Amino acid sequence: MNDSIERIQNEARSEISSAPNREELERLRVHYVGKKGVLTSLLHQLKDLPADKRKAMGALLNDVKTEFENVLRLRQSELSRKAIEEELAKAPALDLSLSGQYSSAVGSLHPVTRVMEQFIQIMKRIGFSVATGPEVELDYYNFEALNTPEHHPARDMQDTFYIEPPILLRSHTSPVQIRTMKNKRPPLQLIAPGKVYRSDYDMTHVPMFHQIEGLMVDKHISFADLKGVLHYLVKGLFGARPLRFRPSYFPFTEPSAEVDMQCISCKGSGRDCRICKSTGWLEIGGCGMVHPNVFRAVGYDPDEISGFAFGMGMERIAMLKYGIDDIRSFFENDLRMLEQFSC
Ligand code: FA5
Repeated sequence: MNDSIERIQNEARSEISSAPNREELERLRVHYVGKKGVLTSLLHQLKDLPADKRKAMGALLNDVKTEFENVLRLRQSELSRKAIEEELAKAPALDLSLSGQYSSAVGSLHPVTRVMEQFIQIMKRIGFSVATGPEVELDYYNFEALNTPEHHPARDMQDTFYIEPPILLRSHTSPVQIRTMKNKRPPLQLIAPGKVYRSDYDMTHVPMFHQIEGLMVDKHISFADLKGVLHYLVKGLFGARPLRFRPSYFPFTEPSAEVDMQCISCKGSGRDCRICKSTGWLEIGGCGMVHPNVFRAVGYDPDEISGFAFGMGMERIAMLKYGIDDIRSFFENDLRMLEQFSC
């Protein structure tokens, strides 16, 4: 039996490794290792052998079967590769430089992201660096340290979402002022972009929106510095335009002001202007000189240093820049609207 196994092995190796195609290979598989194949019939004959030879012969036949299966697999992959190469040789040359039949839609930056990036670039040019803070904030940073203690009526101006007091979703980017000042000494010159949350919903207010905070702290910083920086910023965003600083109130700045920009549509005339509601002015954010109590809360001496801060809503800036009158359209993901800003 040993001799015939060796003969079968030699034959099988040579036939399988030179099988010309997949059909012939399949025939050889059935012939050698199939259910009624040569090896199976040899395995059936094991029962006729004396017990002392049966075990060794069984092991040998199983090894041979494994070898055949390996050789078959190897030839199978050689033939597949050969078939692909032949197919490729037949096909006309592939010109990868030809444009495709179907073009896929190209995405673009959201108009609010675009405005934020532009804002950040402008401010970086005059030495402001970017600081960030958490969106899930503590009451202390969002209100308390910003001179807005519990029960202060100004808290009503920014009704936010409480997770579990004192944890809340920040209602403005001003807490980044506190976090940064607690960690660094003046001079400071930073902007803090990010998402903020309020319990609001109408044509000009949404529950989640974006703000950018500005903060500059050093010796002898004055309101004139604030005006200079905001003029530079507005010039970069909209082109040079007159600004108006209207007295206002924020607990964390004193004095405080709303910044109004001359209307980009009616150029300040106010005549029948839907954009500025015929006032000639458009509000673009809040600002002021940092309140001494805020400096005290972070361990700065208000007699030694001074500073200004401002905060602007990015959706508001984008609405003005692109002539959009319903803030909610930024969040509806309507491609007919968003595609107008792709380039
Ligand atoms: C503030 O949030 C102050 N932290 C700004 C500030 C910073 C003042 C530093 C002084 C010093 P106010 O609540 O006005 O201020 O919000 C600023 C801007 O955010 C508004 O001018 C408006 O453009 C935008 N805004 C406010 N609420 C919403 C809202 N619900 N949806 C969209 N934009 C909003």
